[in-house]
Amino acid sequence: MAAAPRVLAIVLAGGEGKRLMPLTAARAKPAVPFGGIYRLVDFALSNIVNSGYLHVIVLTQYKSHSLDRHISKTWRMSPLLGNFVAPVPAQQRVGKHWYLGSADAIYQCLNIIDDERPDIVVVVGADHVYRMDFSQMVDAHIESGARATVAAIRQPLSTADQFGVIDVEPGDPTRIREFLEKPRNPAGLPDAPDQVLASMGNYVFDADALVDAVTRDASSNDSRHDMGGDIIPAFVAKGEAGVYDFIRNDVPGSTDRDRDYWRDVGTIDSYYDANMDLISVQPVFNLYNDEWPLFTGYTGLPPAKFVHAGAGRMGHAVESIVSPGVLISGAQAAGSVLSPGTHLHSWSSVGGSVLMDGVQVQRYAQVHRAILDKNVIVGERARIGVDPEEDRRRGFTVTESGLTVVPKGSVVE
Ligand code: ADQ
Repeated sequence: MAAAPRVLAIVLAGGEGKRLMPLTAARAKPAVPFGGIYRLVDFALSNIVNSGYLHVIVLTQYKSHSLDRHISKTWRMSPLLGNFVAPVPAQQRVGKHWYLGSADAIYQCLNIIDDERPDIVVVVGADHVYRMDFSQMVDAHIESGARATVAAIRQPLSTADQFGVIDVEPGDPTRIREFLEKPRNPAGLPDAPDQVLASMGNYVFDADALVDAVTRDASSNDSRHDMGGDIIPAFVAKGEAGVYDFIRNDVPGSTDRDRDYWRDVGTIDSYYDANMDLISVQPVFNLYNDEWPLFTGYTGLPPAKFVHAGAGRMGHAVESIVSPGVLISGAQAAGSVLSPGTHLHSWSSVGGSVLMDGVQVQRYAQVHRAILDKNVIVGERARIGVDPEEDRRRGFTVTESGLTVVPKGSVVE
């Protein structure tokens, strides 16, 4: 049997996440809290580590302080075995500019690839919620003989302009004939005209081919230095690009319902929907799969507690995720995600909402279909998400679908 390849994993975590504002006002998109106790980057990192890859660098750039702190605190590995998950900030190693695009980010850390001497480099984004065994994709990559392999999933045709869209060779569905980054009017799939085959932003490369591609790209003046926009099309042009259909990926412990789950949480609405996916009775995405655990930081907070009668009923939560340190005192929560250290006080009610760490909801307050960023205080009798006009007047974001977003640390009177 051939020796296992040496694999280096690179997580692209420099994204700005403009469409997630105001949640990305003070933090990079991969650091946005999700599902009560996680940060978005935890999904990519858990997948990598569960795949058996323990040499990992995380390329950061935009507002990276909270991301760096999370990675250093949560993902530090014992140096005894030579394993690492290391945040690598933009360093202006090759000139007086920050990263131009994701390909430039990789170009600027070629010294690490040089030191590590991997056979294979797995490059993944940090903005998605899903489970995936990258070792199965690496095996398929090696078997196919491609020099670059792109992970792909079917998505609605109407969303094609958010993705790299893949057209496969007619005679060989594992080869890419054309790759268009965020095309406006692509054709649908022959067997499903309302769908396209979309890149998941996860790639496997032969290490030497990746080094060569990003080095060539760096000296090109008409490149945006982007993995999806420039590097993958260059491999396609040489006939060296393969595709790995996510449908083939079989993660231990997956259920029939969540086997194909993959969400790009790029907008407030998709971020909210993905949070809600966690809490239904038979969740569309099952956090409780202990064969493929999702890792995150330890808060050190005490257990959640439900106390005191308010509105004639004991403080309670139904159809909700309740994190450590949550206190529900004479209040009601339903259909909500309650992050560590949130406190709901007597006669208050929270429904269909995502409350991030340390949110306080004071007596008689009402929160409905809202996302409250960290440490928001909802004052006594205040209402959020009840009247969209009132929310807009107070300067909060209200999406077209009627979700209200309250920025970090706001005090709502
Ligand atoms: P986008 O997500 O729009 O599309 P991009 O903004 O480059 O592409 O982000 C990709 C990943 O790289 C994200 O995880 C982001 O955080 C990170 N990133 C962006 N710029 C970076 C930089 N300068 N330094 C470090 N990290 C950076 C991509 C692909 C599409 C694919 C979708 C899937 O380009 O082809 O379909 O992902 O969501």
